Amino acid sequence: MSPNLLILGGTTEARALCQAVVDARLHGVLSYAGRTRNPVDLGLPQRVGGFGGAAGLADYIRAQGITHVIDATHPFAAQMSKNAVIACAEVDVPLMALTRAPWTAEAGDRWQHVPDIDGAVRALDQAPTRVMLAVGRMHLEAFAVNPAHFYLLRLVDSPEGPLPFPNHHALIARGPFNVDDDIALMRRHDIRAIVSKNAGGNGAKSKILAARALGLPVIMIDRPDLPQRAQVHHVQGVMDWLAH
Ligand code: 3Y8
Ligand code: NAP
Repeated sequence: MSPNLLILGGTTEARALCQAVVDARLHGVLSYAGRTRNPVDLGLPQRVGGFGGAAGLADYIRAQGITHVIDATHPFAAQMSKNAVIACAEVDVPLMALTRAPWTAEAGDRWQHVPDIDGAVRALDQAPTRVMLAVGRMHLEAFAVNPAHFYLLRLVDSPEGPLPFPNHHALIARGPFNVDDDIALMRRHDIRAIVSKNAGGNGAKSKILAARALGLPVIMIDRPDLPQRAQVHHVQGVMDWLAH
């Protein structure tokens, strides 16, 4: 039976995988959570929205006759990854994760590791400063407890309502981003500190390289724990796995 893939997407790696799947004339569907208004069309049939927990995902896999699941979600999409492990075990369908290694600090980096978003909020419990908050829209509320800072926000979509910060500038931009632009951006707004998830990969790395170039401190949010599962760091690893 020819493969019928389910790709859990939303990352640069998922984009590259979709290209390889289309080139190989394989059948599959790309799945988005629906976090952004206009997710990029990557040339595969796509579906948008939650499945309804691990049980809903298992039902979807059965109903669609999915033969392989590739979890190419972001390393912070821990719930989706946990559901994929549970659902694939229940339906006995093979699962492969396409992930990217975490960034590690290099010479010149001034990182303060925090375990999660709340840890980043606590790290900002300091005298008013100017912070680039590049953690997306979903966790902004948590940072509102420190209203005295100036926040430079980078969001994929323009916010529906008012943002919970009296002193901010919101940039609407979809990555991947580049270092020179991020250096200029940080200079333009006199940024003194950056808050970042340890996303890994290249699409979000420019702000880390810009912080290094400018000697700015980074509050680095470490990744959540993910379940044990087979994983590769490159698209070719997925294609080889599918070939067998
Ligand atoms: C909806 C799909 C591609 C994939 C691009 C990558 C790179 C650019 C960098 C910064 C950090 C952040 C955020 C980010 C990046 C890539 C990749 C990545 C970070 C899209 C996308 C979806 C999302 C969801 C979005 C979250 C938010 C996180 C913004 C599409 C563009 C901060 C993560 O405004 C919102 O509601 C944004 C929500 C989840 C994190 C959050 O918690 O708020 N990603 N990002 C996916 C879905 O619906 O299933 O719209 O086309 C994908 C990408 N975002 O096509 O090349 O691979 O990581 N995305 C982080 O890493 O810190 C921006 O500004 O420097
Ligand atoms: P999450 O917290 O792990 O997932 C929460 C719920 O959202 C899941 O249980 C599932 O709902 C639904 N969901 C998540 N990803 C989905 C997908 N690809 N297709 C269908 N449903 C999905 O996930 P998240 O952190 O909100 O991330 C959501 C999406 O944004 C993912 O595709 C991820 O790759 C992308 N993204 C996230 C980040 C980030 O920083 N979190 C960064 C870049 C891209 P049900 O339980 O109802 O199935």
